[in-house]
Amino acid sequence: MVDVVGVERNDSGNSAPIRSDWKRAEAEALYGLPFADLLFQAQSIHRSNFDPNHVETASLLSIKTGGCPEDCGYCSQSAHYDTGLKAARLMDRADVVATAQRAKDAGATRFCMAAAWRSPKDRDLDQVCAMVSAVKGLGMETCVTLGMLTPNQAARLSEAGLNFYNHNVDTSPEFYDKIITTRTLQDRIDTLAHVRDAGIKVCCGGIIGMGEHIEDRLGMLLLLASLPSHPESVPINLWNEVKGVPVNDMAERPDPIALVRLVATARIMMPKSVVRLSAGRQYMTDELQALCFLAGASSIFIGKVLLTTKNPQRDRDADLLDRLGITSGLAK
Ligand code: SAM
Ligand code: DTB
Ligand code: SF4
Repeated sequence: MVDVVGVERNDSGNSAPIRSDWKRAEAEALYGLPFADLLFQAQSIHRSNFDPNHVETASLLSIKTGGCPEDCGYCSQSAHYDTGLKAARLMDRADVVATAQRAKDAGATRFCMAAAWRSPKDRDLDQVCAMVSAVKGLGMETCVTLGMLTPNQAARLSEAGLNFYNHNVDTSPEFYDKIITTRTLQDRIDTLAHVRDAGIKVCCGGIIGMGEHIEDRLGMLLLLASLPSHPESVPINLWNEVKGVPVNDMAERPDPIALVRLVATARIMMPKSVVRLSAGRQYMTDELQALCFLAGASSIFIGKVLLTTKNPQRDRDADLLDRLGITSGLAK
């Protein structure tokens, strides 16, 4: 059976098949549904694939900060812009592991280590592999984001036991060139293929609020949903304001309802992917976050900083999830 917006249903009613052939008209039709119909469909698909009353808690650490040769127009860490950020070398493994332990004690189940590199040097990768194995040894899921990888580098991370690699497409193919010029979208897609081939799960999403149009946001979802396999995890970042970067001149905070619609559309198009409400929660009300969870977001970053920008305080998150009856690593 196929409903009005082309979402196939199986005999059990709500569990949609995985599709990589979404058409723009279908994505637009979903996004434009009456709000209650969109949320009902998204929540129905969500609860047939996930526990609707659980949210995953991940923690982020910048293991190498600033001085990045890439020119991503949104980023505090690019060496192309004067953002006032203090650069720092690759952290010691012991410090990383101690931070991961504290994150675990504070309720995080996944630990994501990020480095401001275009691509890692092999000797740096040795260090990161050792960090991955050590953090895994604490009983946490591991994720790293290190820029572009060769197939061999991806294989080495896989051998070290890495669970997820984060590498975002960031925006639509049409808007991409307005944001980044030092690497192509195809470069990014190539790295995603190396990660996938190495048997590592893919975390791939993007940013909204950089001055793109709704068509671009849907273009980004269409791009993600047409990858050879859907990313296991899809971070939706709201641009966190950074002084001194070009995106400042174009940025526009999205209408909150538009954000909920986008989360719901992502949930329907990629039914088995975890949609993570990532950067920008500091700007969101409790009610907006609750609607995003209802629309199918089921993962957040916890801790008062992300990499270089702010995130809500732990107590505020714990209180919100408690009031919503949502279980998580933050449960009191
Ligand atoms: N250098 C690596 C890379 O670009 O893949 C890893 C780190 S980078 C900070 C990871 C992602 O964070 C970016 O792809 C982007 O989507 C997101 N990001 C960076 N700065 C942001 C900001 N100010 N607001 C929201 N998201 C941001
Ligand atoms: C992702 O999509 N969001 C996270 C994670 N992947 C690495 C990073 C958000 C960074 C926000 C800007 C900052 O704090 O510097
Ligand atoms: Fe470098 Fe990543 Fe920031 Fe781009 S997003 S400037 S690659 S750290």
